[in-house]
Amino acid sequence: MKKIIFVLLGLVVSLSLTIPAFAHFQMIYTPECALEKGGKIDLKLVFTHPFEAGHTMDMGKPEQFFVVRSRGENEPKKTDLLQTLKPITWTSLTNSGKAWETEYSARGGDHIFCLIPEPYWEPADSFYIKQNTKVIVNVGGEPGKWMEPVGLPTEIVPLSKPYDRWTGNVFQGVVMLNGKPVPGAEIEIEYMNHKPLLDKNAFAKEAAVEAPQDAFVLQTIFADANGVFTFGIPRAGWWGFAALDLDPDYTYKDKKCSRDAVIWIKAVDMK
Ligand SMILES: [Cu+2]
Repeated sequence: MKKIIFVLLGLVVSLSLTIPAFAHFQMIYTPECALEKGGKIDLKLVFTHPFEAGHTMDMGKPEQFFVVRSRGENEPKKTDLLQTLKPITWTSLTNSGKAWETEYSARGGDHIFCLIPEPYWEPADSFYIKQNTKVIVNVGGEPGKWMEPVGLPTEIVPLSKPYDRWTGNVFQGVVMLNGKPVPGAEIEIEYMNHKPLLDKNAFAKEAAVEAPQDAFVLQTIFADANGVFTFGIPRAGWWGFAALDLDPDYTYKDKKCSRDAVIWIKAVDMK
């Protein structure tokens, strides 16, 4: 009996080691998405596994990093932030990886931060991954054009205001490729389960929740025939949504490149 248990345990261990490195998540992290007042905010660009604070991949120099600011009905204004990025090393629970940071002076209205990263070569999968990522920060409650596409090649466009979600609300978005909805898109969802420590450029060791089984680390949903997805938010904090491989024939340097779209939202408890 004991022997059988050991064999089974060995099998479990070896299986968990051979699981492909899925659930890579591009983060644009800032502590708050709904600020009362304007001021300097920190932004960290990290390519990692947020639920487990797991393996952090080395990011190359991003192709683009910019913000689109809008206020009321005013025409949105785009500002390039690429030259403001400084390299950092981000430490996860298992390793360290190359990442980027900047500081930005946020003012009233919506700020849509957008990252187009350099494609990342994933040796475990033998393809490139390119996760175009958005996060929306509002100052003062004055809405802008958070609901409008920015025009990224792959993009999740929110149908719910991304910075006014209570815990228990749903979040809805449309998955887009080149401005057109992607019917049936597959979306992976992760909770930011370890607090990012801004001064240490690291994840906190303590986890907020424990996954009862591996399936819960990374949740999966699909968009409907109109490219629309819906997710009920079970807990306060940051949630990442990654729509995967939206352009299956896309290649980079003659290799397959998974073109993904990521958005982060933060929910708040009613209390
Ligand atoms: Cu991964």
